[in-house]
Amino acid sequence: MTEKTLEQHTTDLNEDVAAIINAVANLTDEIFNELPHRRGMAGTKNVFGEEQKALDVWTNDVLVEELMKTGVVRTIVSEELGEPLHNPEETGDYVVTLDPLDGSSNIESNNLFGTIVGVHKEKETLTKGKNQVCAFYNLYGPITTLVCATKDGVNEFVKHRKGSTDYFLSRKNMKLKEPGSLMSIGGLPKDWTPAYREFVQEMMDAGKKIRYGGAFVGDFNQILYYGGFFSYPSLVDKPNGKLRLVIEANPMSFIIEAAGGACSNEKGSVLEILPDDPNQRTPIHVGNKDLIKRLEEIHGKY
Ligand code: AFP
Repeated sequence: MTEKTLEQHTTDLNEDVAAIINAVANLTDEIFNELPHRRGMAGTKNVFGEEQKALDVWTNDVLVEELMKTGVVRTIVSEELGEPLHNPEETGDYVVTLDPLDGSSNIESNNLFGTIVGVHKEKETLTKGKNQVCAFYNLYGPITTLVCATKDGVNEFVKHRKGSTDYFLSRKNMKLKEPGSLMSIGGLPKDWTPAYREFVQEMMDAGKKIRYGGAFVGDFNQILYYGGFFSYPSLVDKPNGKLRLVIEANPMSFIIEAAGGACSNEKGSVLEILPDDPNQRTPIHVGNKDLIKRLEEIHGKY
C-alpha cells in the first residue's frame, strides 16, 4: 500500500497548522532548485552582525511571502528579519518562528543545511517553547526530508523525485533509540566549562561516537535516528552558547520531547524559558532522557 502523503497527513491536523506546514513544504522544489545557484554573499548583515548569504536572504523572502499568504500567520520571527514581522492586517492566530537556512555556512562547503519552523498559537509574540503546537524542519540533503512533530508524535516524510514529487510518510511515530550511540558537540573544546568536559569524558568512556557536521538540522537529524545527544553548550566566555532560543532551540526541543527525549539549558528544560528577546541565545542539549538527566546532574555539582 502506498504511504500517506504529507498533505493527506496534515488533514488530520488543525487546518491552520496544516496550511503553515504545506506553505513551507510546497516551496521545497523551488528552494532545492535554487541551491546550486546562490552560494555567494548577499552583501548585507543580519542582526547578529553575520554576513548574509544570498541564499539565506532569498529563502527567507520566499518563505515569509508564502506563510503570510496563508492568512493564518499573525507574526513571523525569523533569523534574517531582525525584528518580528507582523501581518499588516493583524489577522491570524499563529506566530511562526523561522530559521530559513539553518547551517548556512555549510552552503559553500556543500554540507547539510535546512529550514527550521516553530508554530505557536499565542497572543504574545514571545512565549515559552512548550507552548508550540507544532515544529518541523526540512533537510535539503541528498534525500530531502521533512520531519514534523505535534504533541502526538514525530513523523518523517521523504520528498520523492520520480513519478509523484509529493512528500511521502517514511518513518512513523519516531522514538529515540536506546541506548543512544552518538554525540554531536559544538563549540571549541578549549572553551568548554569544567562541568561540560566531565560530561563529555563520561560519554566518551561509555563508548559514544562523535559526529558533527555544523548544522543543527543535520546533526539533530542523526540523533533522532541513532539516539545520543546534540549539544551547543555554554562556553567559558559565552555563557549563553551560540544557538538562538526562539528560532533554533525551541522547535528542536519540542521535536525531541515528542520523540521521547529531553532538552536542557544545563539547568532545566529549554521549553520552560520565557524569552525576552527574539534573538536571545541559549546553551542547548537535546537527546535521550537519561543522558540529559546525567548532564544536569553533573552541572549541578559545579
Ligand atoms: P550558520 O547558520 O551561521 O551556519 O550557523 C549554524 C548554527 O547556528 C547551527 O545550525 C549549528 O549547530 C551551529 O551554528 C554551528 O556552529 P559552529 O560553526 O560553531 O560549529
